[in-house]
Amino acid sequence: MARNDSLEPELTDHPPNHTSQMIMKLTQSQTRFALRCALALSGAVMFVGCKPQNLVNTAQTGGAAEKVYVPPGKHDEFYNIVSGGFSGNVSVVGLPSGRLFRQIPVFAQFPECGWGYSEETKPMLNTSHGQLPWDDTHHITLSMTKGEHDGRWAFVNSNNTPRVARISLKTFRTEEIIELPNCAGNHSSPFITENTEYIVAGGRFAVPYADEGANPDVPISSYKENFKSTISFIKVDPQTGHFKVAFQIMFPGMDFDLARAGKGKSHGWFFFSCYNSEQVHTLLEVNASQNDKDFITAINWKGCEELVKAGKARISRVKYAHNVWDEATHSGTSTIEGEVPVLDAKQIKGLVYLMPCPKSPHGCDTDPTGSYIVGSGKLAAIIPVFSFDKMVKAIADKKFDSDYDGIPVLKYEEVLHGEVKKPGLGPLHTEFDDKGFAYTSMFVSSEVVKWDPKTLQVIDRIPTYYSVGHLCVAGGPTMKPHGKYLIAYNKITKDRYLPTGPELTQSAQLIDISGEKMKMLLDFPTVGEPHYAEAIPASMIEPNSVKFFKIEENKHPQVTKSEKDARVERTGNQVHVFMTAIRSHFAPDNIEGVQLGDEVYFHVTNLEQDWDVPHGFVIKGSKAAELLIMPGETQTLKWTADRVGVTPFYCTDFCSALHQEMQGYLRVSPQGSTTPVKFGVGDTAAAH
Ligand code: K7E
Ligand code: CUA
Repeated sequence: MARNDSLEPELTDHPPNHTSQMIMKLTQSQTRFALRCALALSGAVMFVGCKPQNLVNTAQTGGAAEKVYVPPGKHDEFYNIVSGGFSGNVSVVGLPSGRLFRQIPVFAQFPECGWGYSEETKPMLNTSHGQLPWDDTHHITLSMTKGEHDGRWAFVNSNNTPRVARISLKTFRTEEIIELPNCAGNHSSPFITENTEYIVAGGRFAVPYADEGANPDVPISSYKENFKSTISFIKVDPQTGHFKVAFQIMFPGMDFDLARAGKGKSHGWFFFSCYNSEQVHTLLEVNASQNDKDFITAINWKGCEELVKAGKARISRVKYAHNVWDEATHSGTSTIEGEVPVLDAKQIKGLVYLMPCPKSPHGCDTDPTGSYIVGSGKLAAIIPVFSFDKMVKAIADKKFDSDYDGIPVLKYEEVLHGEVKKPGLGPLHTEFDDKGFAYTSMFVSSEVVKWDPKTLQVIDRIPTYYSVGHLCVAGGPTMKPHGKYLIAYNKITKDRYLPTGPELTQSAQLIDISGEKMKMLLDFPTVGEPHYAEAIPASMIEPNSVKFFKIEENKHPQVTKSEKDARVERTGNQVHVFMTAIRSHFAPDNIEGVQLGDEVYFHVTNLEQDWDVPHGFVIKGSKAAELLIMPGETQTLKWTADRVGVTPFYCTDFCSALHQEMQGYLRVSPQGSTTPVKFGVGDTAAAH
């Protein structure tokens, strides 16, 4: 391919396929750039940030700094909602600046705001295994209406203990988490249908069902007979967003990987890649790479929905947690659900088909028109692109190859639109832009490849540093991509940043895709290992962002709506402190009458009715993180009096000039002491 931009480093047709080669290349281009830099300096042109770690970027793009520069006080153009990978949470980044705004706690306890530590948030981390402090998240999906972003919710999976969460894009808080029964390894998740009818999630691990009446205590070697894989369809209430596991489909043992819903003409279908069609249970690295082709599973979910409505599903009795956050009470509740309808893929004739896909596919992406389904076999040398129209015809004409454990397998040539030849090495994931182009990440050859889904011709390629996983084009998975930027989420950082010991920052790279050729703009660090992310125009989110909670609407059972109602109540060995916080004091701020061993519950209401004035609360010896209470909200910290004496507490958020004065004392007396319960603020402290 012709390379005409004199500022670009030379690229061979075969990009480097391991890091040492890449580093060699970097060094060459750095050297060349250093020469140019010297020339440029003498010619009165100067690059911004002419520092060693920026050499490559600047060398490739020129003018990149201007494109990502958001002047102080100005806002970014896009929100980037990024999976936090093994951090278990989600981060919010601005584009094009790459600035990190917030981490939204979801599946992991998060001390910064007390998530999973306060009494109100603990139930959100409940599961059928009890309260879990951590999980691993991979994929983000944003809510859609008519196939386009609607800016309401973000959804994210927990991989280890199968759950899906819904995050409000008004409060940037997790509002709901549902556990998925009959499932293990919720990696293939969450994927969304055109109108957010369903969030769909597939299991990575086949396991023996452990629902009522089943015996899951079977030899691992009985995988083929006893292990099953499951895909779950979670219904999303169109008004509230509330979840219900509407039904599941049980498959023979295989490992589901990524998926996408059909769009437009293919609306009503779902496409899942899967590997381990060999059905092995050990050393998958070797044993699950034997078959030349695994599958893309095509599911007619509208048909399945009808069958479930008609009562054709088996009711599986199994326990799973369903946790809902209520912003009226500022509290979460956890309910254990008891059943779920299950369809058997082998029995739902005419609704499930398999399309052969080369070599252990990972990514599975549908283009904005819903015409093409792109499989990405991580060990394949081509990218197969399937045609929805051809699939429909092949089904009608019964062009079957064979069947796989009772599920019909369509003939590869009959469903194939074509193959992208020599795209690079290790194709993983494909995104689409607003001009009809596709972009595929190449993990092994560390590059992004731009190609045309119609002609299957490669149009451009750009190296990434290093080993790129997912890509994100703003709006890429929708029917109307926003385009403009592509972000590459890389697995390996190596020499790109100042080192921080053995653990280096995770990294993303922002690429300008507005022109014919891709241009590298920026490296920016990310939290955890980002897998997938979505980006959405700020204009769709910013106007709806909640500024504070109205105190008169606070329905928390322990709310204290005015300072005069602040009080301390004892019930047995429990002491409840109904406390208010306002700049710059707590009420009460002097408490006596607590005894050794008492469980003290601080129910702290932030009385502020103003944007950006949270108060914190913490007390010495607290075994939970501190609270961070938003204006108008009530949160509760549980603390046990473990020694006699006077214990201080204070506000942890710098809320005013007198923030440092926002403090108080709690006196703990021996058990059985006659010290009366006494509380107050200023001189109002009075016996109670
Ligand atoms: Cu490819 Cu978990 Cu989507 Cu990572 S997965 S990259
Ligand atoms: Cu309230 Cu500092």
